[in-house]
Amino acid sequence: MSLAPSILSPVDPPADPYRAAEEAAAALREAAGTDHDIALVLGSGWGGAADLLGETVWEAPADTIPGFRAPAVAGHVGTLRSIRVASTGARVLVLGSRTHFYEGHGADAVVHGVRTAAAAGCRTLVLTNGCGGLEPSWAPGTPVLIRDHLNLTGATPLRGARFVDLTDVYSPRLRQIAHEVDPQLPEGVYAQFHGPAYETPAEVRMAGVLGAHLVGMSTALEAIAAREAGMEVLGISLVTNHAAGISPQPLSHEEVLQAGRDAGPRISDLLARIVERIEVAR
Ligand code: 8IG
Repeated sequence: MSLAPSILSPVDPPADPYRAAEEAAAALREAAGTDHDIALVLGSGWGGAADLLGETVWEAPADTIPGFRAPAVAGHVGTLRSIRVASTGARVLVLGSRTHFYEGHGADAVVHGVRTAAAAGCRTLVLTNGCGGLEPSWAPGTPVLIRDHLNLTGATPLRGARFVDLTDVYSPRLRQIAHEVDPQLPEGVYAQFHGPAYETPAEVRMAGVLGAHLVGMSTALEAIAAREAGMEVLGISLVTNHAAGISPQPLSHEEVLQAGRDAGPRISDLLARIVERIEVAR
């Protein structure tokens, strides 16, 4: 019997997203020949960072592992990589593409990579993104450590009575390590909007009133799923543009990509130096 689509269930969630993640982790283990310690999600502008981390020991298109989708956004890298960090021996699973909430596949699809990483042994998750900045002094190309978030999507990856504590979503310990690498690194609160439209100036002012310094279309849902799975989370944004209304210029995706390209080498180096300092229990 097939069920008619229902307006009460606009997306068809998989029967058990945790089981789907276990299956993906098994496929990943088989393909990569190893489990992992640290998962690294590369957002807009962060694509080059993986190359500095260490030796790539395995690489494949993301959609060769169950539940992963080919990337929907131009400018995003769509591969999964396994890298060994020379200094610590940590095995880093690099998720080179994301499924964004605005693609309409639901929150489970958005966090599948994070849940798979958790099922593949990762106890640490590093989330990166490109975003708009509310702080006028943050020029495009400024990296900002995420201190906390506002989930403004109206959605959650959690189902049922899962009362996950989100007091320290973004690990104070990992933020401390980031600050040891760059004491000047600013911190901010990231607001995840649904997208895919950028915000109106009024929405950016709203986010500011609510305490946000950064606006974007990712990260918060993934961080929630990671905390549910008990992972320690580090979040770093690249401000690729002033949020709408902060500067007189309108936003363009091409400008966003260019800011990412320009900042690439600098933020790749920053990220590599942070990940190299994350000790993993082996
Ligand atoms: I890159 O200004 C990037 N992603 N919501 N707003 C939102 N997402 C973004 C922005 C932005 N820049």
